[in-house]
Amino acid sequence: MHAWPASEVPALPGKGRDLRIHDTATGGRITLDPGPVARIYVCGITPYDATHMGHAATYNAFDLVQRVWLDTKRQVHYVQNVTDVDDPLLERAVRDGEDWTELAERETALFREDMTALRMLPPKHYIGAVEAIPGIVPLVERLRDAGAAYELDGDVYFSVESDPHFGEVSNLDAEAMRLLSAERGGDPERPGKKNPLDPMLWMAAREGEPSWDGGSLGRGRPGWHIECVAIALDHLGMTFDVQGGGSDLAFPHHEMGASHAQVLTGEHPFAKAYVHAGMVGLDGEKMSKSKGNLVFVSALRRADVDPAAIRLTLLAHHYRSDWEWTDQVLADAVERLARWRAAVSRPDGLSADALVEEVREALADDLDTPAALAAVDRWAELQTSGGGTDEGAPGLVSRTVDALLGVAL
Ligand code: 5CA
Ligand code: ZN
Repeated sequence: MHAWPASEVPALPGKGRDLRIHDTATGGRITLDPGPVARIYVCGITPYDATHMGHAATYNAFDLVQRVWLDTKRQVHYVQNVTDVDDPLLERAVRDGEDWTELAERETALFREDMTALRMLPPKHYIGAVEAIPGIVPLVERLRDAGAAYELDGDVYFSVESDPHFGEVSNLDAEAMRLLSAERGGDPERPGKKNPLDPMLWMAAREGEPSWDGGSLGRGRPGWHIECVAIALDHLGMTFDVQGGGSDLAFPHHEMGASHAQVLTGEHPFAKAYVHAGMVGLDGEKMSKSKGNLVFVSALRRADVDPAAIRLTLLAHHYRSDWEWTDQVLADAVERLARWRAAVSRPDGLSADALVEEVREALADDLDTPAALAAVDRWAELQTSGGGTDEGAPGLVSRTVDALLGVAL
């Protein structure tokens, strides 16, 4: 699949700082030390509805991770998937009497437009589940042949007990895992499973549903977790730097994915850090396609809301916190954007050398965007109330805000 066009990232004077980030697996902050090429996998959308603010907030967090790395003069190898075949997508297509491939293509195209408008850096490899199937089948066969997977009425399940490290990503107790598994695509109640938590690797073809040749597995389609594992191992290899997604992916998705990969390769860990963004809500509930309480990026764009203001709304919240989308948080961002633009539109100003370091430090400190925004606010306020005579300052502030926060002033 093709991704979307990259917006240019201006180079800043000096050098950025190494990122210290909260890792779900250890429950604490770790300093990432990627090599010259940092490797990151971020779980992509299931394209049955348009990009909402929750998606945008999560992709914003991982865009910042990359901007911090780029500022340290590293290259970034970024991979993202599209879950372009899965139960919720097929169910929506049936509900609306639409061809599932057309639905997936249309919503993926809209997602690309939204990501472009928000200046999110594109992945180097943007891979659909369907195109990954030829690589998924041999992995499932290998797991089965190694005794880590078993068959149940034609479906193939992964045995969580085959991974001694199972449970080390999310650190949840058995009961919490069972509840979340039922809520998030698992089938803990299905009779005949070795462990209720065991997730499906390959689903035998169902009447009226799409299916693919699965070699010795028979016709069918892949399970959800193995999709991301196959794509990540193919394009990044084992022990990459960051596995990212919203906090609702910590269990079961990232837990199961880590186990699949660890059993397949005999190596540990799958990712050096598991990083999770908080949930964005609307009217007291998590914004979700299944609940339908959504604010779409594309709808705001159509209403002529500046994408830079949408992005500033996301940045005003710490990525790990759960927060509510309201008209007020957007209005605050529109106002902040206007203040910043007025401040950089002057021909000269207050030196911005210290500001560059403050923004760098704030982001390196577990992506503390509220602190980064507060630093720019202070510069803009002083600039407006008096300013200075540094001719390079407004340009440097614009480039800093663009390079590190993805906002075009
Ligand atoms: N295709 C899978 C990942 S492989 C999937 O979860 N797709 S999704 O479309 O449901 O979500 C895409 C990303 O947005 C995930 O990282 C998910 O955690 C995140 N996300 C979904 N809803 C919210 C929300 N309300 N707030 C923050 N992030 C969210
Ligand atoms: Zn995923």
